[in-house]
Amino acid sequence: MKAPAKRVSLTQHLVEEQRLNNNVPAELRLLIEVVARACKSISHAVGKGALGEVLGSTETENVQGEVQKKLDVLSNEILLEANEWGGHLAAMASEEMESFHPIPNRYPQGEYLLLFDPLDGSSNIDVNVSIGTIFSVLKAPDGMVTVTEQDFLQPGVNQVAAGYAVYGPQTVLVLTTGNGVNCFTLDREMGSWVRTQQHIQIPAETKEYAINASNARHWFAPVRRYINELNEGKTGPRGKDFNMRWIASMVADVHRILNRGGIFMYPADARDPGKPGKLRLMYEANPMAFIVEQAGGAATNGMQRIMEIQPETLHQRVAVFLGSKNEVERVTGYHQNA
Ligand code: AHM
Ligand code: MG
Repeated sequence: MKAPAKRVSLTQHLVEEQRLNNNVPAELRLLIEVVARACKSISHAVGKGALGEVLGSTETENVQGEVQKKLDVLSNEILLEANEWGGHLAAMASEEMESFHPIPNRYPQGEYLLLFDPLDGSSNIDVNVSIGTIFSVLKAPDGMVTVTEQDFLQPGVNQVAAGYAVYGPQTVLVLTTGNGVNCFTLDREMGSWVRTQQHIQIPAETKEYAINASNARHWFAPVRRYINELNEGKTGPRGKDFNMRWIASMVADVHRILNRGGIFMYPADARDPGKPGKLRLMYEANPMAFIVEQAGGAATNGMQRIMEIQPETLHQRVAVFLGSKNEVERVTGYHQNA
């Protein structure tokens, strides 16, 4: 009989990573394991759907003025509760909370700051399409005594870890601690995360793009030019046909791109000059940019690397172009030379 393949758990992976690269100290390992455990609970709640009475909206709006889904609120609570007591965090911030959440006095305070979008792709929750959790980890500034919002406002290059979970046909967790990107699949029977992909690399060339084309009439000239050229296909300037996919869950679109290449775009447009794009810099764009760059891809706001943007507020929005390097560089070039 063939011996079963050796399974590497998330814990074992993190311990090995620390031994090899010295980049996952025990406190950070605990943090990642606790977030991963919370993602298991969220996955479980998502999987129950109508049977768990978790579908539908609440009566409340979040700081972005969006109606909260019951699962948005529940996922936020699961992440807060899981991460409060371990002593590894100084504070947390979330898409679902206007201001950051300090660690209560009854628990010891750690040196990390955790930011998350507890359930990304909210419009897909009630229709059984893939959704996910995105998170980013920063170190609190040296000498910090009482946490302020200012402590969170660090550029993405300062991230020490980032990841996302996708709650889809399989539940997967994709993680970087700055030494490549690895993917873990949730073994639902055992309740454990098992490493299923190592050192993921995004192909530099692609024939696939993702954008919400219903906004086309609002796009600025560089985006119009880029998309028109893609759509002209074989007989146009690009000399090949492109395919389009749009899931409306960034986690699921990015996961596809990580696996087979592609470019994801949520550009700024002419609708509201005060709103540069839809996605949030600190807990959507930065963690995804870190993962994509670690997988050999690129991530810009059209003008500069997303991870080099100096944040001004916790919930600020940013235009996003990320994925296969050659495409991101091309559309960024169109913006820079406009
Ligand atoms: P959310 O965090 O409120 O779910 O919004 C972010 C989501 C992304 O996952 C996705 O790429 C985008 O919004 C979809 O936007 P649209 O509704 O324009 O298709
Ligand atoms: Mg989101």
